[in-house]
Amino acid sequence: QHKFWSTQPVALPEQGSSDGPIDPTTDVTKFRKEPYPLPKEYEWVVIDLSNPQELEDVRELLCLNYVEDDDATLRFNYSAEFLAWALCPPGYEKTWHVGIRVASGKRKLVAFIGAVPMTIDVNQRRLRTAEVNFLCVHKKLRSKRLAPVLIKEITRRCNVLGVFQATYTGGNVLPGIISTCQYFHRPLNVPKLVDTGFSQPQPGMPLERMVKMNDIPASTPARPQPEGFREMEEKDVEGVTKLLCEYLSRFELAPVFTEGEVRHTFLSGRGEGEYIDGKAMRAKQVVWAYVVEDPQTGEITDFISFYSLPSTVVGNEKYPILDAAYMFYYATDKALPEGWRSSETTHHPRKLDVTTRSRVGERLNRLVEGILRVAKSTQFDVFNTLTLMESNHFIADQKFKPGSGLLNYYIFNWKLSQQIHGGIGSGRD
Ligand code: YNC
Ligand code: MG
Repeated sequence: QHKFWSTQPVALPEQGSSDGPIDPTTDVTKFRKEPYPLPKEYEWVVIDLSNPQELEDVRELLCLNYVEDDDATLRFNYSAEFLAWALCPPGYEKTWHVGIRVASGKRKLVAFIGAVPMTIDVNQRRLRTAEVNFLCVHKKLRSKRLAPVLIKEITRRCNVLGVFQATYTGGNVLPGIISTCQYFHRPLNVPKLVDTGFSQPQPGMPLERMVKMNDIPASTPARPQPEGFREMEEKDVEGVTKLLCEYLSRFELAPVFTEGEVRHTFLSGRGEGEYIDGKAMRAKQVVWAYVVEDPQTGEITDFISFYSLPSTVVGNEKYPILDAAYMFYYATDKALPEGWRSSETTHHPRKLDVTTRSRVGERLNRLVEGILRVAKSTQFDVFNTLTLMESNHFIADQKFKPGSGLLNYYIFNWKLSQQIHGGIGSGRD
């Protein structure tokens, strides 16, 4: 019943087969050189995101037409700073910022799809991929089969540059899911979450009690903030890159970061605007990153980060915006059992022994408490996380509640011999 997707190189993981491309073509001269045809009233454009007006055109298209929750009360409201940060990492390809405009008049932007280069390790294979995101068609042009044209065109633009695999995530179910994660939510501003219908109060429970239950614990001797917990700085880039790459290598699917990518991903998008109060700061800043520096050795032993992605609360005049923080990458070196790197059998966190697991759990809980304090003090309303990496260690302890949203993970043109468990991709939605 998938008229388009049934023609594409996507497949479910299949036990017993080996990992590899579905379509093995790598001769770039074999791919179509001209863009796919569009209905005559539209035209392809490359969006120049360094041009403030073009960036604003994309921001506005997404703000009014991008992903909504099931009952259409919340819609992602990406800032211009976020889009520039997410779509222009080191080595990005301008031609992968693809728009469709009306060919006449004001040349309105009516559709977009974007991709950025990303190296991933999946089941011990290293792949140069395109991470595809921000696929959007204006509400008035839905169900006209424009999405398949956008997808074929971005595929063509990747293929002609020698990129044959891609990763993407989405809430809807399409052929070729390799992993599915569930959203969990940690309330920070309970009265607002209740008022906007995001949180349902338990019958008979007074609001003050709910507020109290969701307090963020202060650092105490029983649950101390890790000594040396502080905001990440430029001098930490090398240490964070090393720590993060090592930590991520325990998962079946993970991106590989260069120092340049770490610098861009965690230190840019901080916004140079005046830091008047939490609110003004949040308007500009996209990403928050913290490290733990060992007071004795000066080494970076832990890392944790989140990004800011507000949603429009459709039709709510009192609270037009929900300020959500999303857990991003984290890492710790506290948990590694002796010799785990050389042993295939300990590669997966679920195979770690009980003591090691609880050591990881302790450390991650202290780190997450630290970052929740940061998010609370910068006035976020809710902190979201997914069931990936090692979030099973802290979701319950840190009072995250299950949400209704699921996020599916896909790899284009790559057959896997097994499902991915707790694998990760940045997703950024
Ligand atoms: C989707 N999200 O199944 P079949 S996530 C992929 N991802 O095809 P039409 C999607 N395909 O089933 P509409 C999709 N949603 O007949 C729908 N489809 O085979 C498929 N929403 O096209 C769908 N953004 O144009 C069907 O549908 C065909 O007008 C129908 O447009 C869809 O960014 C859409 O949720 C999503 O803006 C653009 O509904 C529109 O409805 C919309 O008639 C709100 O399309 C925003 C929204 C999606 C967010 C995301 C990741 C996208 C990944 C795309 C796949 C990339 C593949 C790899 C390419 C590079 C390869 C290399 C190398
Ligand atoms: Mg359409």
